Amino acid sequence: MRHFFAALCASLLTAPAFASIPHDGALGFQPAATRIAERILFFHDDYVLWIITAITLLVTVLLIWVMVRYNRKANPVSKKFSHNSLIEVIWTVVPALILVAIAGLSFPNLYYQDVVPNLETIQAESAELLADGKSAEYERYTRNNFPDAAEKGFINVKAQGNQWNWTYSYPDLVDADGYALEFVSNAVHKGKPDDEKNYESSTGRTDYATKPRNLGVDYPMVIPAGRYIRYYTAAADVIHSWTVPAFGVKTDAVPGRLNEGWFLVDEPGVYYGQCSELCGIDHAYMPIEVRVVPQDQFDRWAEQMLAGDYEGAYSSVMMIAAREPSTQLAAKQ
Ligand SMILES: [Cu+2]
Repeated sequence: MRHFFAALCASLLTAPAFASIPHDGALGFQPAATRIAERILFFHDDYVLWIITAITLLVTVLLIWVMVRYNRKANPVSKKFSHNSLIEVIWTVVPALILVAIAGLSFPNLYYQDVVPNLETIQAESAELLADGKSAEYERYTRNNFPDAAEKGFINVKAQGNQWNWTYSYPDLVDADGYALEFVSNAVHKGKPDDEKNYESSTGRTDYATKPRNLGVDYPMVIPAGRYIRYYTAAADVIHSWTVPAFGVKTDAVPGRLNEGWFLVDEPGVYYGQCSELCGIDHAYMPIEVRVVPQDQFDRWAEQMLAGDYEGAYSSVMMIAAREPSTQLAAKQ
């Protein structure tokens, strides 16, 4: 265990990038890496949590009051009435208003994460705001929409759930024969005596200790930072769910159906997730590892993958170059 942490620290020191990983004893969400996750965190931490705290306190006070004031000793003869129109209107209307207040903030969030943005519209609308000199509106608009990234178009990735691993395909990256880049991402197993030996002999690598248990994979998904990613999920056998908490992304992978979503990560780094739909005996062992790297590093990785140099490509993304200054999301924080 101790040399695991030593190796983990060493790997974090050599790779100065951000790593999003659960910590022992931690509470709450992992830090947000996308605008989607930022909005979810705000909605939960700074909004619904206050409402539920107030409701819980109110109900606790009411319960205590009833127990003290109306117990048998304090109130031996109870009053005989069964209706009170005013209080009934209050306890119907107030909860309804609370639900409206919650819906008012959650529906835009749902819409934002669910609908893949139209990149041409983003470019046109942001250009229009700039041309009209509406800098405040532009500022607000570009908190949720990223015109610089929109200009570069989508990166498409498909994550297909299998019992029990993920197949990633990049339909836009094709080799000389016209085949799209596609590879299988397996968990790096930890727990059985032969696991380390099996990993090292099948891959020829020596980085077993740096792999977090039930999170690390042999071939991670790699995407460029600061780009719109459109992801598709489907499944080959049963329902899985492609989930990365730091991205605020969770989409069911259903056999015979193509689900889609989007996200944009500005901070290069390593992000972990797990299949989040009970899918069978090895459900716990189909983790998701996403390496977000600068564009040029992504291009080199893709080139090596397409050329069939999988180990070269793998080691090229183990070190993640530090982020370029003044990326969009970061500039706003
Ligand atoms: Cu699964």
